Formats: sequence, C-alpha cells, structure tokens
Amino acid sequence: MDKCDHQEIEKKWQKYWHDNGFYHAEDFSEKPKKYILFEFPYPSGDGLHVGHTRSYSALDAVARKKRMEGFNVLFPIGWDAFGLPAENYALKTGTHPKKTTEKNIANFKRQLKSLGMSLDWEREVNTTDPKYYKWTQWIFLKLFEKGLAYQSEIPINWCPSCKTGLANEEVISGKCERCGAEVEKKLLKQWMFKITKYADRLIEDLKKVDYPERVKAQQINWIGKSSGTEIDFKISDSQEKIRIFTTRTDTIFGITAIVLAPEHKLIQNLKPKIKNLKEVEGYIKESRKKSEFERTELSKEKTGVELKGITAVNPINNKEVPVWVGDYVIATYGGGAVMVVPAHDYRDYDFAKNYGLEIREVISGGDISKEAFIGYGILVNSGKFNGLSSEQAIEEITNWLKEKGLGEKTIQYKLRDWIFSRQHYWGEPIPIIHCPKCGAVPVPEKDLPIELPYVEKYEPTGTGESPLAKITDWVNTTCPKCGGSAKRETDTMPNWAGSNWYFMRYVDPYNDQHLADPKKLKYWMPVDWYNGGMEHTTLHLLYSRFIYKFLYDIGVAPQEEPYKRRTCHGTVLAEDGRKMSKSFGNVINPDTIIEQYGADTLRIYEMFMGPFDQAISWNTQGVKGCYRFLDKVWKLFSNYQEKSDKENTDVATALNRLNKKIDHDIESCRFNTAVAVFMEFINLCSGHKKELTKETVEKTLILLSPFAPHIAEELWQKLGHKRSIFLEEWPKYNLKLTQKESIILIVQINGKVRDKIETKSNISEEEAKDLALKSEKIKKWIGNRKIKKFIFVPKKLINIVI
Ligand code: ANZ
Ligand code: ZN
Repeated sequence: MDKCDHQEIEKKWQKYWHDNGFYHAEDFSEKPKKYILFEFPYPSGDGLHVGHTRSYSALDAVARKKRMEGFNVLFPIGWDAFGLPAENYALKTGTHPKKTTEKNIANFKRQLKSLGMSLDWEREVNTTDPKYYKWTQWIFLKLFEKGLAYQSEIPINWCPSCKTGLANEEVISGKCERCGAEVEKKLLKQWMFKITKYADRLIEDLKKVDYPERVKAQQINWIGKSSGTEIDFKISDSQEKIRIFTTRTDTIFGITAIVLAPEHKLIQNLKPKIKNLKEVEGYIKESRKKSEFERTELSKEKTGVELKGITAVNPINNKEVPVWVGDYVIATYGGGAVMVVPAHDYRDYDFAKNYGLEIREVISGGDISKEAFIGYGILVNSGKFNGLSSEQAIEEITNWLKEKGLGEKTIQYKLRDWIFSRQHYWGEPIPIIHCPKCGAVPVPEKDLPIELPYVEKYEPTGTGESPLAKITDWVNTTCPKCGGSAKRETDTMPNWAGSNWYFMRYVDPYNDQHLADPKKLKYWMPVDWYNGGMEHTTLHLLYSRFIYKFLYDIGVAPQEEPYKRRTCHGTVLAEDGRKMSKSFGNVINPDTIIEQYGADTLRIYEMFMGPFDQAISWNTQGVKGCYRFLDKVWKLFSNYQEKSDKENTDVATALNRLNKKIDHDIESCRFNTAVAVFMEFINLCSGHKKELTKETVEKTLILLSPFAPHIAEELWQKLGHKRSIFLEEWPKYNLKLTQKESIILIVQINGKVRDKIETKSNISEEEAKDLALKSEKIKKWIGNRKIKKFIFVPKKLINIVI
C-alpha cells in the first residue's frame, strides 16, 4: 500500500485549486451569496501563529461547505498593515516599514497557502496601499463634512516611552498596551470622531444581529448609557455655578460636599478666591501622574483637597456645602463634578471618612454607621419629600428642580468621542490643511490620496507632534481655499482607521471611483459570518459598526449593520498553559507542524483541540492522534475496491448521523465534536471494510473535505474521479436513518431502575406505560400499591411513582 505523502499531495492540490480559480467569488452570480470573513491579520514579523490558523481552519471549513451547498461564497483576505511594530522595528534597525511590511506579507501568504485556505486571492487588500487608504481618507473627509470629525484640545493619555497619545482602550491597567510604560496625561489638540452621536443606535441595533450574548453585553456596558439629572449649584458670592450629574437625585438632602475633577475649568476661574491655592495646585499636579484606572478603581484611597474660601449652595435647601477637588472624579464624565452623598455612595463614604465630612442619612434601609447604603428606600431627613420612595423622589425632586430652572433630566454615556490622532509616521495622513486664514481646510477629494512621504528617517519628535512635522517639503503646501501658504496636518490615523471598513473594499477592491460599487455592495453586504477575537469587541467591532452606520447615513452602505453574525474564537496557549511567547521559548510555529504532519493534520487538530470559543493549550499528543486518524482514513480508502453493493445497516445509519452532526456542528461552531464523531465513524468503517459501498466511501470523503481538503481530494481522485471533490454537492442526510431503530427503555420505580426493555425508538408515553406495566418484574415491585404518576423521558426512561 502506498504511503500518504502529505507534502506532495498538499502542494499538488494547492496548485490545482489555485490554477483553476476554485475560490473565485463571482459578483452578481445567480447563486445565493455567503460572505464569510475573519479579521484580517496584522502582518507581524513573527509570521502566522497557531492561534491564527485555529480560527482560519475553522472558517475555511465553513467556506468550503457553503460552496458545496451551492452558495456563491466570498472568503477574502487582506492586511491590516499600518501600526507601531513596523515603525518601532524601523527605528531599531533602519529598515523602512514599507519593506518590512512587504516581506512579512509575503511570508504570511506563503503560510496561508500552505495551510490550504480557500481564499479568494484576487480580492486581497492592503491598508497601507495608497489606492486603499485613499478611501480611508475619503471617509475621514465625509465625517469632517458632516461635523463628526473635529479637533479638540483635551487631556489625552500620553505614553512617555512611545511618545504618543493613546486611546482609552490602549491603556491597560494604567499602562501602555504596547510598551508597558505608565501612562500620563497631556493636553494636546486632537482629531476626534463623534461616535457618541451613535451611542443609542449602537445599543439599539444589537437587537438586529446575531452576536454572542457576552459580546452584546460588553458593547452595552462599554457605551454605558445612564439616565439621571444634571443639577446646577451656585457658588456663594459669585456668578459661577457647578453643574453635576447624578443618578440619585433622591439623595440630594444628604449632600455634604461638592467635588470637582482636578481638570475642571472652574478651578482656574476661582483661583483668586482660593485661600490655599498652593496646596490645591500641588494636588492637581500630582493627580496628573495618575492614570484614569488608578483614579477610579473602587478599592483605591479617595483623596482630595478642600478649596478654602469657596462654598456652593445646595439648591434644594439653600444650605452651603464645601467644595473640594478630588481625583476620583473624572473630568470627561457628567460635567466633571459630583455631589457628595457619603451615606449612600461607597466612594463618597470613603472620601468622607478620610476627611471627616458629615455622613447624613437620607434614605432609610441600611446601617450607615458601618457602610454606605446604596440601595433604594424611603426618604428621611428630606423636608417635604420625606416618606417618598426613592423612585418617586427621583421623579418629584427632578421636577421640582426643573420648575425652578435648576436641574434637568439627562442621559450620560461612558462612551467618549474617539481620539483619532496619532503622532506617528506609519499611518494614514489625515487629509486636512491648516491655513492661517481659513483654519482647518479639507483636502479636495480630487487630490486624494495624500500619500505618506517616503523618508528614511522619522524619529518621533517627542513634543507631541508626529515625525511628519519635520518633513518640511511635505508639510508646507498651499491652502485649497485661498491659495495662501499653509501646512498639512501631521498627525496620522490610528490602526483602527483601515480596519473600519476593509470588508467593504473586498467587495470591489480595484474601484478607483468609489470606495466600492454600490451595486456590488448591495449584492455582497452584509457579512454573513464574521469571526474574530473577543478582545476586539469594544474596539474594532464597535468602531466598524459606527463607521458602517455613518456610511449608511450618507447613502454608501446598503444596511445599518455590517455583520449579520459574529462568533469569537478562543486563544491557543502553549503546551505549558502559558501564553505563547518568544521570551518563554514555547511558541509553536505552524510551519513546523505542516512540515512534519501536514496541513490536514494541523487543520483537523486545531478544530478538534477543544470548544472553538474557549482558550486551549497546545498538545503534541493531540496532534499525533489526529495524524493517526488521517492515516487510518488513508489506509481505509486509498486502495478501495468495491466488494459489496449491499450497505451494512450500522454503517449506513452512522453515516447519516455523521452527516447530520457535521451540518449542525459546523453551523454552530462545534468543530471539535464534529471531528470526534468523524473519528468514531472511521473506527466503525474499519470494522466493516468489506461491506463499504462506493456510495458510502464517496459520501464520507465529501464530508471530510472541508476539514482535510487535500487528503479528501487525493482519495477522491484515487476512486477514479476526474472532477474535483469540491465541485460535488454537499450530501443530504435521511432523517429517518439517523435514528436508531430501537432503544433500551429504562423502567424505574420511585427513581430506582427496576427493568430495561428493548423497544422502538419513537415509543409514545402511552405505549411506554403499557409496556412497563406488562413487565413481570415491574408487576412484582408494584404489587397492589397505588400508582401516583408516571414521568416519561422520550427515548430514555419511564419512572413510576408509587
Ligand atoms: C450623587 C450620588 C449619590 C450618586 C448616591 C450615586 C449614589 P453611573 O451610574 O455610572 O452613571 N459621578 C457623576 N459624575 C462623575 C464623574 N465625573 N466622576 C466620577 N463619578 C461621577 O454613575 C453616576 C454616578 O457617578 C453619579 O450619581 C455620581 O454620583 C457619580 F447615593 O451622584 B452620584
Ligand atoms: Zn486659506
């Protein structure tokens, strides 16, 4: 028997499929379309990771099956190639990011091809290609035109080591996501996107899509919609007032201070009146060093300094309360000020304990000598509102404030506008020209793309400006409006810019008139199945939903939601259970596995290794097991001669069940159980070698083909077929044949097994009762006792309660 030379057959079929355009997605085909997508990779210098190949193999199985089911499948690939690693590498080695990127892409491509991915390479996109980022810049211009891109001087997260601003999401536990340095605050003029304008729709439209519940919940929490009241507090002997946001207007009589965020503008205006200004300014300076995470963490000590000489007036009873500055108050939420109610808020309670502020109970129901009572209850010590429930009081006090012009119902979001500026070289230039006369002027559409100047040196300036600021012949230009001399915007876009909309470009990657042909968008969009990392839920997934909605609003995107269905894969850990990392020396390279065991083994193993959405450790024994499984398949079918035309009924039943199982499991992302049942089935076949009909063998190979495409194709050819297995129709199962003819019905009395009776599998409850009561054993056990009831579990058991 000839051995399976996986190296040879894999290369052979990869070339055959490629040369014959097997994965070509046909625009406007009559067939129903299926758009299957995975998050395009960042082409890092490390090459493909077995974490990539895990989800890619699974999605490839989906794509292959869908084609065989008669769908016109779009299964594309591209490169999310702007970003810091290439830039940092360039700073270290002097190799231009463009060169590094090209080299890395070539390596990724080679690896993906060796895995046997059924990708449509004709639609490859690259976010760093000017023909691509022309449209990323175009989207920016549209957002600018609609007032959704604007500049703002704001305190940003500043990484002193990377010398750049970071989005909130890039700050992990107060540290820079990339380099681990402690993040600081710095005031910088930044480009911002008004994603907050879409907050409600981003929550609401989650109802329309099929995402895992935890993904939906994460997005909803991230957007953090909160209904409450804004209340104005007059400052005594001053025209100034402080606006606070509270969700608990019912606690207004319990206020014993107001706390301002250190960045609050009012502090500057009040300076002349502050008696301990030095102390206050010292505190503000210190707090700038802390990250938002440190400041808001519940368990951290709550600190502050009183603004001596300043008091505010509680509008409900005209009582004066002290005003403090404290860094547990966040500048960018709810106006950057809070009313302090120590008796009913944990943070305020800590704060009051620290500084000896009064703790005044106004909601009954707790024991405030021990801790804050944060629940709803009945109002006490609250003047004419005493006796009301919290719910009623929120309503009535808010109305009272509104009538007096002192407060108003409002909705706050945790979601902030999205900082869209980066002070880096390796990103899309922002298409804006700053003119001393005309201000920020958009680059005319006909001048797009604004290409990134190719320069050898682009050290960060460290001043907050991007390296582009030093490239004077690129920076200096003329104003498109007045023709006067002007300067280009030197900030570049963040990584997310190119990934916001790439799935739309796959639909029409060479179009130079539109981002994509509207008719093609209408045909292909939305994405039917989008798989990616759970960690992208509040970043890429949310951002791209926002951009797609915006493009819908301006008539470019055909629907309001880009992705019909979202699934998430778990990560692949090293054999030792840790993260795979060069520094631990525990990285598994897919190249090595493919070389040693073949791509089919790697694919099958990674689908089999565990539930798709869960993290799982690599296991070399598992790889070997999958290799042996495919070897068994090879031995069973590579020299197949039909010896019987009569089907063995066990095999026939099992094959139908396998068919059903695979259909169901691929649809529901249970790739591991699909492979497990396949293994059982092959074992069964091994025991009936002489009774396998040709039809059985063929069907088996077709069912195997999405998982192990090369071996399936080779064996198919060995059966004498001239046409590729991937042109076959996906088999249908016979539902009747998937059910075993008979079952063993367990008969219990009061929950104890007393008999087992073989019977037909679809026995009804009435029939089961009759059958059980006819049993001699059961008759004995029951005797003349009274039967209280029957509990029937179809296909399994009947329990008689006496
Ligand atoms: C007074 C109060 C009394 C509050 C009470 C709570 C309980 P969510 O639900 O997350 O929106 N808050 C408002 N602005 C803040 C800021 N900039 N930084 C830190 N905290 C701020 O939380 C709303 C509550 O968070 C508000 O309601 C306010 O404290 C606080 F018994 O107001 B509350
Ligand atoms: Zn001008």
